[in-house]
This record gives sequence, structure tokens and C-alpha cells, in this order.
Amino acid sequence: MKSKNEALIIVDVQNDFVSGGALEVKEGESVVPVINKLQEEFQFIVATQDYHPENHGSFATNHPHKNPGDFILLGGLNQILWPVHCVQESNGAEFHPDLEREKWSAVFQKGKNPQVDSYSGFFDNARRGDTGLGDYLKYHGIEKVYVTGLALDYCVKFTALDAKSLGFDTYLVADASKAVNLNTSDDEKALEEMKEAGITVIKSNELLKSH
Ligand code: VGL
Ligand code: ZN
Repeated sequence: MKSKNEALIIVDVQNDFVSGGALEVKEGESVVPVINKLQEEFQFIVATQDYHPENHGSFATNHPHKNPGDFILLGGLNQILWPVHCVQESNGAEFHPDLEREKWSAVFQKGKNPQVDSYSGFFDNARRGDTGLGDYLKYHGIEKVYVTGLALDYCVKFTALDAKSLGFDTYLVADASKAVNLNTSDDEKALEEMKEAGITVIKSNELLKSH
């Protein structure tokens, strides 16, 4: 069992990010049994949920003549456009049905402001809006975080980078995360970027074999 100052962060394990979903991560659902096993080890677990209004500026359909993969300026930031995904109250925004939720302390929703995208579970991409996750973890005495979920090259990466920047000892559990890989080896690049920031990349069995 991990100690009380260690948290598991489960990022965006939602129907739209697994096989057949609107913004499919190939074999995204393969992280579910790994994350469920990890949850048994933790006393403190939080999850994030991508939760967009229909008019969200990251949706290609909300911009004339634009397609998913195109870039625009959104709130002054370079923004890649996505298919419509994780719309509030839709099935695609729901957590994967096999994902255990009994032990979760809280869920942090993000991406609600139509004017800015929000990959990290802590801040929006402009770092203006704050979900409260950082203060919540600190209030509960958390010092060490293990980041898991979807997608490795977007929301997982930015959540881990923000955790590290906020002073948490940050671990990325590689086999508990999968990438969208719009470009080949985006997953490798994401892992490198995280390592360079001082995040420790581990495998789930390193967390499980301690007993
Ligand atoms: C995500 C793209 C857009 C993610 C969310 O959860 O990684 N990616 N919205
Ligand atoms: Zn999104």
C-alpha cells in the first residue's frame, strides 16, 4: 500500500478516448485494467474529466472550413482542432464503464471555457483558469503523484508537467497511459519531454511488486 502522501491521478479515461470513441486513442481501453490494479495500492485517488460545452473552440465543427488537425488561434494561443468530443452530459464524456470509481476522492472537470482548451488537469492552456486540483492535493498533504490515463501526448503529459512545476514529486506510469500519436512517435517525444522536466517514468509492476 502506498502511503498517505501519495496520490494516483487518473486523466480522462472517458468513452470518447477509447476504441470507437470520437477522439479515439488506439487501444485506449487497455489502460483500464492496469489503472484498476494500481488503484488497489492507493489511499488517495483523483480523476480528471474532459468536459466541453458544445460550442467549444477546440472543435473543428465550430470553425467554418476547418477540419480536425488544422490549427487556429484560440484566445491568442495556437490551437489544434479536434473532432467534437467529451461534450457535457454525453455518453462520450462518461468514464469508461469498467473503470473502478469507488475509492475516488474527487473528480476535476476541465475544458468548460469555450475560449481556451485545457489539456492539464491543473490549469487551462493559457494558465489562467485553475481547476483547484493543485490546492486540493496540497490541502490533503499529497507530496508525490503518479499520473496515468489518456492521452499520453496531450492531457497526461501536460498534467504531469504541471504537477512537477507545482512541486509534486511526479511519476508517469508508462503502461497505464496511451498516446493519440497524430504524428509517429509523439509518445516517445512526450516521454522524453517529461523526463527532461524531472518526471520519473516507471512501469506499473514497479508499483505493484512491493508486496
Ligand atoms: C485530450 C485532446 C483534446 C486528452 C483532450 O484527454 O488528451 N486530447 N482533449
Ligand atoms: Zn478535449
